[in-house]
Amino acid sequence: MKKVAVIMGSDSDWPIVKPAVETLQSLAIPFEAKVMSAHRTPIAAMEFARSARENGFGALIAAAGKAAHLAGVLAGNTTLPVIGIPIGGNGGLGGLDALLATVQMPSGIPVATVAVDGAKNAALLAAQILGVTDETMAQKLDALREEMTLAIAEKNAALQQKLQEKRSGA
Ligand code: RP5
Repeated sequence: MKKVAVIMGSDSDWPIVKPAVETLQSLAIPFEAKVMSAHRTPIAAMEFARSARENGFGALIAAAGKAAHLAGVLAGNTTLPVIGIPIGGNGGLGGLDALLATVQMPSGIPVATVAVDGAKNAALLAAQILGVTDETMAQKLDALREEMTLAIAEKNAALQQKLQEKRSGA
């Protein structure tokens, strides 16, 4: 199976990025996680992206806050899919700065941007990308959706019960 790269602009991003790694682990997706910055280590970021395909990666996740150019820099140096996580809680402007810097890519160089701090969805999207060609992964994702549907049905049933008890004055 192809690997997923999880690149973060700073080690201070790790608490937000951790759910992405945990989600990849729960799906048994091979991954590498690294700190690498578009501004502080621009050459390393470029070289990583340029060699990612030959190094066995199928998708890159890039998390950064503030002037969040990491996903864009990676995307400019590979045609592998790049998923951007704008980081919100790092002394920036609540994540709006990072969101705009990540999502507003120029035509020709797409970055699939998830919600501010949306690490879990970034990993799920990477899994879905791998699932295009990997039937086992597609089945795991179907099973997850099924679990989610059941969990919502249970929550709805519990809510209906509470409302019923309130109506009947219990
Ligand atoms: C960004 O600047 C990083 O991704 C991080 O979200 C933010 C702050 O980095 P540190 O100053 O905490 O290293 O590049």
